[in-house]
Parts: sequence; C-alpha cells; structure tokens
Amino acid sequence: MLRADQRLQSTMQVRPTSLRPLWLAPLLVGAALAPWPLAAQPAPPAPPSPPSAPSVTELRVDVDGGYSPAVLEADSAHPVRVVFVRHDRGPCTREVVFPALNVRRTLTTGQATAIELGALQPGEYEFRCGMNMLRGTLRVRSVAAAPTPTPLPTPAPPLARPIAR
Ligand SMILES: [Cu+2]
Repeated sequence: MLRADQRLQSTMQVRPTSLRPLWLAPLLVGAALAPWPLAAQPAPPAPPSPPSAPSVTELRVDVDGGYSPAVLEADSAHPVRVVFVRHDRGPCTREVVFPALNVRRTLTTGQATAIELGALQPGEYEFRCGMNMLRGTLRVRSVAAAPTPTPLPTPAPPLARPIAR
C-alpha cells in the first residue's frame, strides 16, 4: 500500500512538471485573450447578490410614544423595508399596523423590528398603532417622478443676434 502511494506520488510529481507547459499554454493564451471576468472566474468568491435586484429602501422609525419621523418617503422602484425601533413601554405602541397592506406586527421595546413591504404602488400608506391612536404615513412616489430632484437650469435662449461683423 505504501509503495503504491509512493509510486502514485512519484508519478504525479513527474507528470505535472513534464506536462505543465503543454496544457498550461492554451490556458494562458485563453486568459490573455479572454476579458478579465472570464479569466478570473476560477477564483472562488462570488459576488454576494445579483446586480439586477433593486436595492431595498430602508426607512427607520423611532417609536417613543409616537412615530418619528411620522412621514416616510420611498419610491415605487425599490422594495421598502421599514425598521421600527421601539423605545417606550406603553401599551399603545406595542403593535404597528399597515391596514392597506394587511400588515400587523408586535414591536418589542429596545428592539428593531424590520417589516418588509416589498415594492409598493405609488400612493400613501397609513401606519398606526394597534389602537388607531398614533399615526404615520408612508409616501411612495412613482418611479417616473423619482429622478427629477432639480431640473437642470435651461440656459436662457441666446438672443437672436446675427453673427455679422
Ligand atoms: Cu395606540
């Protein structure tokens, strides 16, 4: 057994050195010709998330006898995650409800509770405490409205001045 292993090892040691240039050559040529991502593919670490998935809009709401902020803004192009961080211990804020979305969650004092709402249609979504006393609003802009923060200042049209002279 030992001998067989030794023989195997010795043949394996001999082989690569004699064959390496032969089979490496096309690989090296290929690597040189291929675009980098392809050439680097054998490297183990893969990107953590597919780039096509839209990033999540995460909104934090501090809960302390009320919602702060009480008005949240998101857009319809991105899934929305609202993270409620409850600080108070009153019974009022124990639950949060998004009636239109059929979401009801219990909030634990001293903890963050993330609620995934997914991508939402444009509009206003009310959220409130379980007793319907405290209220907040999640505003979802339409995607089309999103990329218009400040319109580019259009230069004043040049005076119709003849270039003469
Ligand atoms: Cu309440």
